[in-house]
Amino acid sequence: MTQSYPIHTHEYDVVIVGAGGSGLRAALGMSAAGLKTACVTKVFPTRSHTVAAQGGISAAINNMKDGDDWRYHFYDTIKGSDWLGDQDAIEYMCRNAIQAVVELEHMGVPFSRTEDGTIYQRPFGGHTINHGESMAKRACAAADRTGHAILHTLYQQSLAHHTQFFVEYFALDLIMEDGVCRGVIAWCLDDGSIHIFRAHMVVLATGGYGRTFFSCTGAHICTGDGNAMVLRAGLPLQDMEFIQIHPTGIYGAGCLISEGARGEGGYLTNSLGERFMEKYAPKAKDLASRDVVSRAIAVEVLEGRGCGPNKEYADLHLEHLDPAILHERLPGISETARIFAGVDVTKEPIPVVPTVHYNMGGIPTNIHGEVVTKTGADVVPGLMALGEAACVSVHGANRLGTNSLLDLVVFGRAAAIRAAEIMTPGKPHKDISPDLYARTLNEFDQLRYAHGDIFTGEIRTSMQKTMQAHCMVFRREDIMKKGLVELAKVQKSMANIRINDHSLVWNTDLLEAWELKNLMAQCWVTLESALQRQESRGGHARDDFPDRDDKKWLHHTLARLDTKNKVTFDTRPVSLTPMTKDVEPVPLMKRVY
Ligand code: FUM
Repeated sequence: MTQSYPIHTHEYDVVIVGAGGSGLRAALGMSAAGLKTACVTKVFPTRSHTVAAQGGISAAINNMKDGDDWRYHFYDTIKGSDWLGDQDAIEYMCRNAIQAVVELEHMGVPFSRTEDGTIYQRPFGGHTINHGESMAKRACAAADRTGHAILHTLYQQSLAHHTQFFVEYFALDLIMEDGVCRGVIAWCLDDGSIHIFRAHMVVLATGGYGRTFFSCTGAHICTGDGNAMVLRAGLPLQDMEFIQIHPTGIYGAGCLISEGARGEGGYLTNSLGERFMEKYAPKAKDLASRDVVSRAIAVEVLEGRGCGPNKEYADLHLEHLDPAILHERLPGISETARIFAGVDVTKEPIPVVPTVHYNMGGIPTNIHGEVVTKTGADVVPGLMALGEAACVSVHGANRLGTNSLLDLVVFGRAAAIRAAEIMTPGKPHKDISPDLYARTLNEFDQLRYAHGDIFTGEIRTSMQKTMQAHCMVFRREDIMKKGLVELAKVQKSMANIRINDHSLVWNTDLLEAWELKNLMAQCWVTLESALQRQESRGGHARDDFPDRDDKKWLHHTLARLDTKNKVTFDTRPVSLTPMTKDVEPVPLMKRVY
């Protein structure tokens, strides 16, 4: 090591890494339970990516009097997951949704209102009444800034419950000893100091890894840091081949145009002016689930019916809607369209393309947020994971829109309940041997002084283009194998990385290089997992294996990564049995739209 690093040590009952919706919901619950709780976050909490969630949070509260029921929500979520979602976890989420939204309202989330003064709800893709009979109005919305409203409220509540925040601290690695998580090592970006957080429970709430792709709706901070820490700790990630492509990212910029836009009556057309979704999903049309709409746009473009001079996108129309409704219910996307596409939504359509949006896979957990490895009973002591970083698995092969905000708050709360049950506030800590984090510091130091000749940004672009070209909407063995060859070249260039700034204070050069290292680890498991799964299911569409194959592939993928970037696989069974007898299991069937 070129330089020694003085260590600042902290002791907490719980350390939460990440301050998005799930991290904050867990933080306020754990703090309220009397556990000394720290939240370590690389960005200011209200800049976390939850802020970008737009259209709503699902709950069958039936304010729109359409006969909604949490059992319909349960059914739709399983169907949307293409039967890869665990039915026990899905029951837990959907039946607790109602209470979770009421709780948010009581905490102060400024939801939009109906004429009666109750929470306003809009339709969203794949959410139906009575098993597909009609569209449900289930998405509880705060205009089209629902995540923003929830995140701010949860942050205020965490402060009120005395969670201690370490803002702009970047967690580098877990500290593991004999299979037990003992804390995290983090770098304070503001003053360059290195910190050890001892904790009896570490909660990874670090979000998704959308930035492995060139075009994604995720913020630049979505680098899956917790996932990468888990891989480096020798633990597996689950279902990493399942990546959700949102049908309506702005062409060229990738920014999200909420599905809420189609929920309010927006529709898609091709260059012939045809409302093509009628052909692909005669019943649900523009509100079919996201994998279906994304593939439909991709087919229209591939077959030459894309819009624009180069026939590359679809048109999303809102100009027929009342401008007052656009102003009241879709102000955010109207502004985004103006800034990023130069479009006035009251007059012209928005050019949209399928864009990477969400990672269904992640760190395997049980419904209490505890990290598991294989059976579900084999909990990793001292480690929890939540939100997009986790795979509980309620989204299976494809998430329904608005179920992600729900996942954050339901399982954030569940983790807090579990922590209160199994932990004793103020329990003393054992010393942590420096050997447990020596490797991390060594790698940090090596990267800091790396003097190759390729900048991080160049390598990152190559990585993102490789993933975009070889692992997007349609996948095929020969293309993915080429992708692996390309990825190996990108990996090789990592050995030749150049860091110009060797300081420790606000060194974004070094920060982005560590994030790139994290992203690369996730590229390997994603691409290899997609290659090994020889079927099409949910967001994973294989041209060479177009059908779902329940005989061979009705299981979760577990993927581990070794230090030479070799991926090894194992499986976990999918739970096809609900948690209680209050609801029938949803039997396997073909999805019809
Ligand atoms: O389209 C949207 O508003 C996104 C919502 C979601 O991903 O849940």
